[in-house]
Amino acid sequence: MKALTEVFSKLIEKIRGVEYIDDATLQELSREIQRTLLKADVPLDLVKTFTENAVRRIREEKPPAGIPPREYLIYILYDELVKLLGGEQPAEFKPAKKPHVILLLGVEGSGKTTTAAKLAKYLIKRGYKVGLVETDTIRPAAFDQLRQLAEKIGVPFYGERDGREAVEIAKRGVQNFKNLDVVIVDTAGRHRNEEALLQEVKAIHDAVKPDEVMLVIDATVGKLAAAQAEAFMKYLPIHSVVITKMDSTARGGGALAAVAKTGARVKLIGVGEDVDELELFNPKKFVARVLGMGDLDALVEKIKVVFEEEEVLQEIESGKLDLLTFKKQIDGLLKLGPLSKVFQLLPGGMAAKISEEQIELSQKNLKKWKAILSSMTTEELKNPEILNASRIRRIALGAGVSPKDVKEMLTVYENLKKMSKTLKRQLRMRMPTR
Ligand SMILES: Nc1nc2c(ncn2[C@@H]2O[C@H](COP(=O)(O)OP(=O)(O)O)[C@@H](O)[C@H]2O)c(=O)[nH]1
Ligand SMILES: [Mg+2]
Repeated sequence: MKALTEVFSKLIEKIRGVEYIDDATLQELSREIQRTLLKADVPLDLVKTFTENAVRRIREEKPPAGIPPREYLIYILYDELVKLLGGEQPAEFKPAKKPHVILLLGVEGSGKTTTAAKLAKYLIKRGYKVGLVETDTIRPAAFDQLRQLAEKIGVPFYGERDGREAVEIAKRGVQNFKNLDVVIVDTAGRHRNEEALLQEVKAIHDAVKPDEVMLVIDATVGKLAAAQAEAFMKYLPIHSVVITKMDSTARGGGALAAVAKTGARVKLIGVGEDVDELELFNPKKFVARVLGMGDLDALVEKIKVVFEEEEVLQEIESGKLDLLTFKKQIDGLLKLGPLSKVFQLLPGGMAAKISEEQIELSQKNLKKWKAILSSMTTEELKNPEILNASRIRRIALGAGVSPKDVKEMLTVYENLKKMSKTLKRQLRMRMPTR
């Protein structure tokens, strides 16, 4: 990861050095973004769209209150990079049935055998019983390679030394481990030609009917990873992709982006030769690390909360302060921790009307209120006036609090609502237009 991080650190340094963002700086930065992505071997068409999108967002979007423009620029970069690498959702591993059979395939040297062992280790650490099957009959050393790795991490191994029939070995191996949670089947990578390789893998696939077909790609191929993935996808359904050797090249960035573009899902990345050096691929965490920012999560969280609160303020402004808005506000407060931006944004006079005591009490009560609001129906949230004694009793019961707690919360809400008329007028002058 070092190589990739180094490539991006120059860009971040440049952004951090910017005083303010005018057209000339923006052009210079957009060139630097392009250079950086090209160094990471991101395909040219993706580089172009990426830069266009980023520059347009930098031009059009105003940073939320309290966020300096260059920090916001880094946030945009982060956001767009996450999209480039396949979106927000981290990959998951949940075996659907027993045994969950994983078939590993890929060209020679891509790291299949190593990944088989790494994945087995990853899974036994999480409590699964795993078996490893070697079906590579072409490279004689493969049998010993996986057998030794299996021994090292302490998982059962099946293979046939000097065996000839890869398909038969695969069948016997899976049968042998049918009582385990996960069976990982390793395959050969070297053949007379690609066609022969693909045919054998397909035959194994049809024989063992794997639950997951995992394609292993070496990061050093960079953007060519897309062509590799597409070649395999023509023969077999590829459920997930592993990019290995992310530790040794900046081109891994391009490999990830290229694979994401094919629609295949990168699930794991190999970050070293050791059996422990395998990670579930999480685009957000990955990008944060590449941008060299441990604190990026905090920044992103802060920006999100500010956005959410602006939304709430706009709802207040439009006179729509119902309990739903109130609930959103509380969720935001809980995420942000003490003292919300909303209190800070309040005009001086208003802020003074909310006593310290009240704020403290509110904070203590936030969790309780969240529970109360969560046991209300949408109808009740939208029309608080329908809350009568029996509804309040039901809500209290659902939230595990007393009816008095519910009434207390409603009083705070009523007060806030009363203030919202004044707020409406005053906020209009304070709110940045976006
Ligand atoms: N640096 C690094 N080397 C790796 C990684 N994964 C595999 N390798 C190395 O790549 C080479 C080929 O791996 P192997 O598993 O035998 O590939 P196969 O032919 O696809 O089975 C070996 O020297 C591995 O140690 C990784 O994530 N990082
Ligand atoms: Mg191998």
